Amino acid sequence: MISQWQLRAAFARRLSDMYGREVPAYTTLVDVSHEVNEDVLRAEGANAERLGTISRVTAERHGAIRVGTPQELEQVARIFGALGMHPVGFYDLREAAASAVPVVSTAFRPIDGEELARNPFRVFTSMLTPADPRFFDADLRARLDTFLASRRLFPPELLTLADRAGTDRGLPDEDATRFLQLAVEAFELSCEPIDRSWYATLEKVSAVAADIGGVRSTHINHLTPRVLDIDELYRRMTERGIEMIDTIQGPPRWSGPDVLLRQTSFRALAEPRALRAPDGSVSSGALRVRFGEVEARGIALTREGRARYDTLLARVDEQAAQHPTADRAELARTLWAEDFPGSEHELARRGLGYFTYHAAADRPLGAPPTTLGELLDQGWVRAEPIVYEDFLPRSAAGIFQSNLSGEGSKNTDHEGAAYDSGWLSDAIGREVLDPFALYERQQNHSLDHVARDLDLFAA
Ligand code: OOG
Ligand code: NI
Repeated sequence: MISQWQLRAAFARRLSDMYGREVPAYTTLVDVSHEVNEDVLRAEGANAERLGTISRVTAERHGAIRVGTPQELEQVARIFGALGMHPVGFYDLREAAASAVPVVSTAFRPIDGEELARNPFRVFTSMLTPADPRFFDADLRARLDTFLASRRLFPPELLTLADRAGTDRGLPDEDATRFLQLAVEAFELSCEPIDRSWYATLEKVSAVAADIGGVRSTHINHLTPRVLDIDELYRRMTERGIEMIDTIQGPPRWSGPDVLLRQTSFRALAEPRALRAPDGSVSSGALRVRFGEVEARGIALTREGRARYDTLLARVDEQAAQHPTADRAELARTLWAEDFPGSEHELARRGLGYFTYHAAADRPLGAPPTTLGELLDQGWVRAEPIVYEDFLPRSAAGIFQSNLSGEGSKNTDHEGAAYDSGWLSDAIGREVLDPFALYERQQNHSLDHVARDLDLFAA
């Protein structure tokens, strides 16, 4: 029997091999990430592994896929469910101010600590929103719905095997091999000709709409390795002549703790695709859709910590707009230094970051104090950071957009169609989990242990 985590690790590996064959620049990105990680490990020793062992970080990837309908998303949920990956978080990319994309998204990922340590593979999964009148008028929506209803992304055999793996928590050897083969194939780039004028019609709304609704299959859009020093990686990729997007999304590089997620990518590459003209003739064209992304992960923030992050992001935007010639990264560093805890200790003490807490081995004598702040300050407990396992809507919108040519259009005269986490849960028949609740549960669990170890509730 091959267990779910083994299936997940094998799927991630095979997907990575496949994507490396399809997009060779991805392999360069993975190689450079490994080089940077080895250098950081050499320079920093054990400290480099504070947010994950080097073996976890080396194998760590996230993928991104895009589908068209709730039914397709429900099938995706079954396939990832087979791999022990659950929908976490709801991202509404339609609302991003400068760079709206007509999709709503969730991320499928393992949720408990042990599973994440075994293999943290996650997939950012987006679903097109044809019902949103800000992007699609009634006619286009009807044509899209018809087109999407007539395609089949996943063969029934794949879904049957997926359901079995989900129920039995794994698959026998032979079935596992077949399942992995079918699952990887489902995300390969198809060579079926693309109806050129239909694709172009959707492209006027959004290049993402065309990538999803203009073709009869789905494909992996990018696969993202994790790196321990993303600024260094950016430099080395640029040195190799690979054109990166302008910025690193997320928090700035600064002297304080690494939090949340920093991401950057190289621009989408032209890939040969078969195109069908209105007269039925097929020719070879090129589309720029798929790209390479890389990310550095930091400490998960509590709701309050996240609110502070969002406020800082808005303040950096404001300042950058007021001082168009100023260096945005420099502005961000200044604002962060004024308003964000400069150390892990402060982050923990002020309840802005998630940590697991542990009774210190060499603790003071006498009776322990009763607040977490005092326990930390006086050396009764130590705090180990919990790594952020999720995504950021603003960064995601940036990643989507920076890799697309063409403007797209959004008509703000209309009210948007309502989609939320509850809607998504109903559509896929599985609860979309709240990431904050998952981190909090892990933190509380460790606090229960601390209370017991220090006998905090003794009269
Ligand atoms: C997804 C873009 C978002 C991320 O890492 O934030 C994303 C896509 O391009 O389909 O992958
Ligand atoms: Ni991504």
